[in-house]
Amino acid sequence: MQDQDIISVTTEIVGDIALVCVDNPPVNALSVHVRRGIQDAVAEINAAQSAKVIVLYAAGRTFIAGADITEFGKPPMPPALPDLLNEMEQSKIPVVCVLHGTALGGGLEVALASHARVGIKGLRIGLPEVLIGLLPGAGGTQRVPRLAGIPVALDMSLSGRQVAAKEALGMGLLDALEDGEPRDVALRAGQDALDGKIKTRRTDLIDTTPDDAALEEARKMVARKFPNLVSPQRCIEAIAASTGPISEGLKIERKAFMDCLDTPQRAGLIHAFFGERAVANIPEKKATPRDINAVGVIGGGTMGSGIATSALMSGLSVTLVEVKEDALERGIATITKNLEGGVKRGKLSADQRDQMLAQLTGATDLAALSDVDLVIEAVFEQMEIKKEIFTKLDAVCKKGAILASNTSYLDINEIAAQTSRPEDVIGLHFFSPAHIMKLLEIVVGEKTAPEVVASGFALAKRLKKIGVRAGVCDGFIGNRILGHYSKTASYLVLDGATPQQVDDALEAFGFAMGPHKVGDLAGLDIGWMTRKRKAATRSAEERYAGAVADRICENGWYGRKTGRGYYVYDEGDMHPNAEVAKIIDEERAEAGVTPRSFTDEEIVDRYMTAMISEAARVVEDGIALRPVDVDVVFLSGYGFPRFRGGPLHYADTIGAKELVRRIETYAKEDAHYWQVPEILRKMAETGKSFDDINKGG
Ligand code: 3H9
Repeated sequence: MQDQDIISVTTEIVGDIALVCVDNPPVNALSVHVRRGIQDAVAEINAAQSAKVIVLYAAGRTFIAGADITEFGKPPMPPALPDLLNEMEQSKIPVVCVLHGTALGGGLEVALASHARVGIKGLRIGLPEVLIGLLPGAGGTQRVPRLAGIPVALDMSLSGRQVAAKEALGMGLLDALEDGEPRDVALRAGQDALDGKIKTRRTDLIDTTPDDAALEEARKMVARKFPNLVSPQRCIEAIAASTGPISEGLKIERKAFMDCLDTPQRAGLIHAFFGERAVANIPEKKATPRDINAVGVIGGGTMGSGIATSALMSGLSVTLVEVKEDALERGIATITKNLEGGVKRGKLSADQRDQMLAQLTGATDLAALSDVDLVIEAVFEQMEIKKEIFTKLDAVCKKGAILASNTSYLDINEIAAQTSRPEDVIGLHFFSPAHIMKLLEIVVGEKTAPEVVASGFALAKRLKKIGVRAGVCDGFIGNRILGHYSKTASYLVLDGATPQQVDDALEAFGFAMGPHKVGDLAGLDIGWMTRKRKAATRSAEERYAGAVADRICENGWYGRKTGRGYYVYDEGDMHPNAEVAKIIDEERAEAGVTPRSFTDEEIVDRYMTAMISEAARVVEDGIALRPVDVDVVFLSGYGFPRFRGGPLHYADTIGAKELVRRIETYAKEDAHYWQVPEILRKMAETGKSFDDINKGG
């Protein structure tokens, strides 16, 4: 059957009311058959005069959640949504929309072009198009200002936030709020419209109140917050046009929408949207997760406290274990502070915070974990300490308890071998601050049982995080790739760029912070420790990347926490550390390097090529299931610019051939560091892309 032949819209006549129901699971997206179905239904009811009011509602868990995103980038299939909505707005028989669940994007636009809107309790509405590189393209930028004013249109369409039903009612975007099943509410709404209790009117006949000040403020905000993004600017341009005739405004909106549809940003953001869902597709997805209610966290440092906070915020009970009373008290104080932060940010009520704290118990003995369903060990990164802890856990934990380590690079198999139940052992790698960061790397050991892996994914969902499956290797997906490409930033500095130039170039590319600023923020001592740990195993052929950073650390400059690192931090002011420039000069002289200049483009190309190379090897080695898993790790854990879709989506925009050419060119300077991954060489030969591999190719 062709897409357009699917029947997903049905009409039921009840007295003078025509109930038109959209049924296109899972989220009633406006696929071509839905658009045709609505168009035909409205036209037929008008032609036959079979009712005095049309009520449009949806079956299933939600009203229409937007345009069908999978259709973007494919040849258009009529009717286009804007045309359909213009026709519907002109319907002689008034159309009332009944909304439940999440009425988003094109879904909300359907409602705006109707003649009245009734929400069902629990409804959330929104214009999230900007989050996928677009703008409301079916009248949203014209009809929201007419119904609710320019400031509301700017707020909703530039933030993409979901607005609760009560707020929407106050804004004037809903005419009534009801309780009940969609079909029942639809029948009542139809009767209310017939009885005049719900007023129907055409949105296109309302004038927008001009508000130049709000538009100007929004332009400034966008320039400051989203300098790299196209769609927010275009969105403001369309909203600004809403004070003129609607036919003109709709044309401006359509042009802006089509332009955005063509951008790589749109493709990158939609790749990110589907990628975040695709990573849940794991070989163990059919296994039944174990019940997790009580969690034990070992270690009350920043990481352990963050993990405990995250668990408490998801309604789990937590036992925090530290070796000594004072460390335990500090851990509990950090958790309390984290939850307090949630109250300050309006995420939690004071009552919720108190309930969560009531679920927290502290202990200084691992025996306290005898009855928990899951233990997450988050102590110092030393294999010997971890082994000792897992031996003890094996002795005290109940049968079936999941034993997890939050290690960021150590061998999970070696840790698991310490126990009599390696099938229960898994890596759960959180990112700091663990109660805020979205990523959870779920590291699967050789013997980890499928239901333990499935439990890791169920936990990620419960914690509102994105779980990504990773295999065992030094650093798993993210830190292994980071360990490789971060050397490029150091080589660029040794060879002639300044740390600030490298940071500026990468920030212009879209990273929130350049690598030297990130180093200063995270603490330069962390990398220093890692370099010392790896010194013994470093290959003699490897060009040492840590010379400058080591000397910075030797001065006691660990970055922000000591007021000095690559930059000097002085009461809110930040400027490059002049002493570091001297160190760089000395290290260049020591290594016999004659500094040369790099353009910003060269900096980005080298840095990204190094990242892509190691990412390709991570896929080749089976550490990541698919290229998209690497993308999601970088988007949700490493500040990679979302509009670029992740390192391997970005790699596809360059192409394997060009990447191989670049690596071979750079290899003339350093053949040890710059090696072409086999997978990339094959892709260059066959013309295959990472996206082909995502699709199973
Ligand atoms: C737009 O409307 C443009 C217009 O202004 C102009 C047009 C001319 N299309 O997230 P979930 C799939 S732009 C196709 O896991 P939840 C999703 O991939 C659009 N598929 O559920 C998943 O598939 P699978 C503006 C979609 O309950 C399944 O549905 N709208 C779409 O956690 C379930 O999704 C948006 O941007 C779609 N639009 O959350 C809304 N949406 O099961 C985007 C979802 O195979 N959607 N799918 O993995 C969302 O924000 C969430 O999906 C929603 C439900 C809140 C609705």
